[in-house]
Amino acid sequence: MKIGIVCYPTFGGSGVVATELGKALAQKGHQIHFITYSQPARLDFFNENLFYHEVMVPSYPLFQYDPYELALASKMVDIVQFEKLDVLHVHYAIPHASAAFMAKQILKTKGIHIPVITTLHGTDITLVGKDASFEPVVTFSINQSDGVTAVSDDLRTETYNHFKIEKEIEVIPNFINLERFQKQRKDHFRTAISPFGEKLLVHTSNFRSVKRVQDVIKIFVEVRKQIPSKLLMVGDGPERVKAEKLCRKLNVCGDVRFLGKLDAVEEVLSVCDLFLMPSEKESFGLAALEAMACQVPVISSNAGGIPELNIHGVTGFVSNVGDVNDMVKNALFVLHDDNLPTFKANALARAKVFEINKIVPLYENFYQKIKDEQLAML
Ligand code: GMT
Repeated sequence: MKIGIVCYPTFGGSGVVATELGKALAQKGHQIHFITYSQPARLDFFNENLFYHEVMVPSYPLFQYDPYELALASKMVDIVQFEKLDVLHVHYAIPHASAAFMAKQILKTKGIHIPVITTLHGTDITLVGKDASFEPVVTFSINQSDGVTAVSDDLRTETYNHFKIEKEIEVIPNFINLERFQKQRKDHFRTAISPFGEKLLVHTSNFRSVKRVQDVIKIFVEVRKQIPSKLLMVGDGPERVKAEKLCRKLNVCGDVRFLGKLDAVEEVLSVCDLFLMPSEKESFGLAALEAMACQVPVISSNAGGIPELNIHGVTGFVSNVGDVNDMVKNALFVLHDDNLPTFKANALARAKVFEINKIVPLYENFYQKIKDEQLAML
């Protein structure tokens, strides 16, 4: 199949899923055309089946805001027509689903009927999508998509609860490439970070307020009082400065390392004992899945779709959002030497459920189903 993929090209979860999906589909022989405003972060190599089309937005003095959505729709029209695409798959509803609707209408006037599939990833529904500034457009463009997927049962339910959706939403969860995300021997790294065998806790995110990074620090501070430990903070974003200030206030800077945005996050995860994800909202929790694949158990909130991934008492524990005390109690239990090996093994076993080769065929089947349905309607 010839598939157009529209996504945010950044390190964010939706962009990672879209890019990894495109790469896996290309390896299976599909021709994949990424349509984005810059080269997707994980698309940094050559593959004969992978193509990248940049969306350029011409600036003009009249525009206070650059009309990205129009440029994107125009690019989709051009690529669908010229490359003769079979399917357009847009990741994250805003503004990709509405731009795809516009492109589809334009293509229809040219006698081209392109099926549009929208994948809902999380904040496009649970945060920004609900905002009155976007809600009518989000509802309309989801309903106008030919196929809709969500990354967890919880996100599917949230979408039905908060928007008037007439479409069937299929759940296709996030996935993991276990060849890349696996525990590697990085003993030298571990020794450098925790020279006296301290336990290593880790958090990776985009440091937005929904991630509650201050809770991460608070959990760590309490755990450290009971068990010698260190904390690695991977990623960057608006809440980082506040997190650093909190470390200073609580006098733990010496045991907390902010590593910034790292590409090879699996190398860091490989030496860690516990992943912290106290998020206020989290549709699936791809970062936790990456940790679990590297045999790192998870202490998390019970927000959104996290409990569908992190099995309470098995791969880690889930607590109410903001219940730092409970998270500390659970973290201490998991980190106990009698318990840690079992939790590590369980985390890996759970990650294997979401192995890329099991999930990508779900997308392939979905593309075919939507394409067939559309052909039948013509
Ligand atoms: O986690 C983020 O803030 C990034 C965000 C995105 O859209 O790029 O991630 C969302 O999509 C991921 C991939 O489907 C999910 O695993 C994350 O749980 C989800 N984030 C939230 O719902 C906050």
